Amino acid sequence: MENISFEKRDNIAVLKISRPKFLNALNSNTLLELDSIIEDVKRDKDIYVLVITGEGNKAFVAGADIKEMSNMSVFEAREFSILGNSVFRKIEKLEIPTIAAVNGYALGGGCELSLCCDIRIASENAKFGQPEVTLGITPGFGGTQRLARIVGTSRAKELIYTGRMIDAKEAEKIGLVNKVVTQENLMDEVMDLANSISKNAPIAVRMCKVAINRGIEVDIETGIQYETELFSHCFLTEDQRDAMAAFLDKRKVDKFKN
Ligand code: CO8
Repeated sequence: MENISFEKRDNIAVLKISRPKFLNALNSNTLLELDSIIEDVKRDKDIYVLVITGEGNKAFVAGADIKEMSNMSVFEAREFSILGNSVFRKIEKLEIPTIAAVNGYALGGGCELSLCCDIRIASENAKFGQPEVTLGITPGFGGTQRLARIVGTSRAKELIYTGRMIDAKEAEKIGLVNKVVTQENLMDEVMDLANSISKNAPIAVRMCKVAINRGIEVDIETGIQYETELFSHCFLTEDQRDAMAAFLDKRKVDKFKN
């Protein structure tokens, strides 16, 4: 991989977008690499949590690559948007939890990449924004859809119409990030969070994510039915039997299975 580094630590994978000379901007090649890694993550049953971050201490991802986009035809722009949206939707649909460790600028496609993760933890120097209208375009990797779902339509509209950048504190205030930490503590905090998730029954955690993600796309009756199906599915697992037996024996489960 030229523009992405990827490593596994126990059951946690860390994916780093790495084009620091361009503030980790996403070009087509990087999106194709991202797609291939996400396909591997989907197949790897030993990964319980995926962390996504950017190289360096300045940018998470400063957007889609403006140089590459500057001369695109309508057809090429459409293909580029389809590619980005397909990869980002794959990330959103991963059954394992995903955490964006936002270590600096998360603009345009960078903000959109963080939006398809389940949880966003930001360093104090992080900045979020959808500046597309200042470049004569709309967000093209899901920003108009996911930002509104996460922070509400009126806040999303204000941010998208103005292209205004907000700092980590304001992002936390509007519910765009879960927590703000110092830059030097960012990866430790994120890994602690990932560890605390990966200690729980992995199949149950995945079922929770599927229930929440499917549930918010449908009416409450259908969502509750999904929950019932996924809840009862857990009773097929060794983890459910072991964990409940351990509770009744007043001991802790040694290690959950998968
Ligand atoms: N694309 C390409 N190169 C970039 C990008 C980018 N998005 N962002 C930064 N760079 C490059 C700069 O050109 C510069 O390169 P060079 O040294 O060769 O001139 C290098 O990174 C360092 O950047 P700066 O010198 O500008 O650093 P500053 O600290 O002065 O500024 C900023 C940092 C504020 C982040 C500034 O770089 C900036 O404004 N970048 C662009 C941010 C932006 O507008 N992002 C949104 C892009 S549009 C988008 O993401 C749409 C997504 C959907 C696409 C759908 C497809 C159709």
